[in-house]
Amino acid sequence: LKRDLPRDVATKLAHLTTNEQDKLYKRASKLRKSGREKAGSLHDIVLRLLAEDDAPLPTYAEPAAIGQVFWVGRKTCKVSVGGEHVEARIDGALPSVGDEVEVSAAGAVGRILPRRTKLARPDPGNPHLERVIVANVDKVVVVVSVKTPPLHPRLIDRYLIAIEAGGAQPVLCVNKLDLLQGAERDEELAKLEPYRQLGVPIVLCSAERGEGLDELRRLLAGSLCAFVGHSGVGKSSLMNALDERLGIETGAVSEGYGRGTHTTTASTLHELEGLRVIDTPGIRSFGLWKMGPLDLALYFPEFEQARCRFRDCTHTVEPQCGVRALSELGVIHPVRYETYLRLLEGA
Ligand SMILES: Nc1nc2c(ncn2[C@@H]2O[C@H](COP(=O)(O)OP(=O)(O)O)[C@@H](O)[C@H]2O)c(=O)[nH]1
Ligand SMILES: [Mg+2]
Ligand SMILES: [Zn+2]
Repeated sequence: LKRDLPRDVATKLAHLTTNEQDKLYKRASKLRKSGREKAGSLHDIVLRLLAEDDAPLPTYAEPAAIGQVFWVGRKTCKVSVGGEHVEARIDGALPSVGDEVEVSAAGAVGRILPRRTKLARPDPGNPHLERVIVANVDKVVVVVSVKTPPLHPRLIDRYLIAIEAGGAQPVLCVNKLDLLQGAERDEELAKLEPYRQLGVPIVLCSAERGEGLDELRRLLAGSLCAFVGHSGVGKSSLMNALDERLGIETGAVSEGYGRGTHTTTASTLHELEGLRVIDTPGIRSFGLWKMGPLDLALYFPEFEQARCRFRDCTHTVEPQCGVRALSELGVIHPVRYETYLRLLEGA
């Protein structure tokens, strides 16, 4: 009946179990048949019912407990309920690591509590579906390495946009600095200039040598954060270095980065001393929602200083475009302008 929910409806229904959603649709369908609700589609009636706030509340035989999801598998997830770890069945909405959820006495995930923040991307298989990678994180640490694999500024840009859209704060962590010296090192680190200009906190690290860890600890203290980035950049190694007791499995560089070396296969929340971090599997390509020029430009705060002749300037071909002029002058970093153009094309 409603496997293909429009996105706005899906979002509104996310906190209901499948069963409750079914009930809601049955009611809407009855209303429509009775002729009392004429306007709009079934989805519209469902939205109205929800808005009337007489939507069915979760009904459990016994009161549900609330806990935080720290691991998500295919059919079950693991939830920390008052410090105790329980495995709960997923038969309704799909929770993400970091989510606060109700666990029924029967051991199923019920309602997902409203998310304070999220890091989400379109489902690679179905771009209309949102895949929430982590929920309720204060900070997202984008981990990149300077070698094996080399720095990919474009991936950083995509992450920064998704992080901002989801309401968390970004931290850029550059790992494996032990692999570069001298001019080569300077050249690689110069790629970070656009992010320095943006004011994103940047930590230079070597998980191997223990460099930068104190700074990372200081930046992340007291928060829930997630480590994201390509496979092989050293996310798991950094977390192990932050807390020796963790012993998370790490991949071998010799096997070639990013190809079949996905040591971390599911996101997991780890409790470290003084902070909580979520290790995520490497994501090869991080897609973004398609955005129009005006929406996309909002994620480039450095464009605000530019004055364009046209108010709805797309900063592409228009005459007297301030953004283009400033990027030619280097006031707006040309790399960032180029990123904007690429993202606009949906590249
Ligand atoms: N040289 C060097 N190698 C590192 C460093 N951090 C991690 N590695 C290596 O990079 C590989 C991938 O690390 P891993 O932590 O599994 O990366 P992840 O996929 O991002 O979790 C492993 O072989 C690590 O030993 C570092 O700071 N320097
Ligand atoms: Mg890993
Ligand atoms: Zn312009």
